[in-house]
Amino acid sequence: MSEQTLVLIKPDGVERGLTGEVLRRIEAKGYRIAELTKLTATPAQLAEHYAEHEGKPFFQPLVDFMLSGPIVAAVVEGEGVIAGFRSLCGVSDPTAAAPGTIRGDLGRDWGEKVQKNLVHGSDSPESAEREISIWFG
Ligand code: IDP
Ligand code: MG
Repeated sequence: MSEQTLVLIKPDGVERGLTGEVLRRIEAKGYRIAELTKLTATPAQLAEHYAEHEGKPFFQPLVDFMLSGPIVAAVVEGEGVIAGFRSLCGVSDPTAAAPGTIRGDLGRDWGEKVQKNLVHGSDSPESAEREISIWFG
């Protein structure tokens, strides 16, 4: 089986009608969408998903943001997809994210305590395995 990563389209992406655009970029790159679902996250899922950020000043704003509306979760697969999707995303800060990336082309700073940056992608094989089990059991 080729590599898999966990992608989330965050509430800002869904609310702004960018689900199709994000999925289009994933498919246009050549990756395969193996699983896809729209859901409302629970506090327990988010505590687990963002455990590494607990205690940071943006942690509670991040959790509140992720609870603010529906999200889309996907398992995306292909050789090198973990690094490849991070590259498609661009860096976390949408102001700094390069044009051509999802965050660089479609995101901006809205002056809030959390950066609303449209998407999440796993950062390592260990994170991918852990995160896929959070969102897809
Ligand atoms: P990543 O999503 O690019 O992997 P992480 O460092 O894992 O970035 O942070 C998780 C999420 O928390 C980011 O995507 C962003 O929404 C938010 N975030 C990260 N750092 C900051 C910050 O310094 N201020 C506000 N929000 C942040
Ligand atoms: Mg991260």
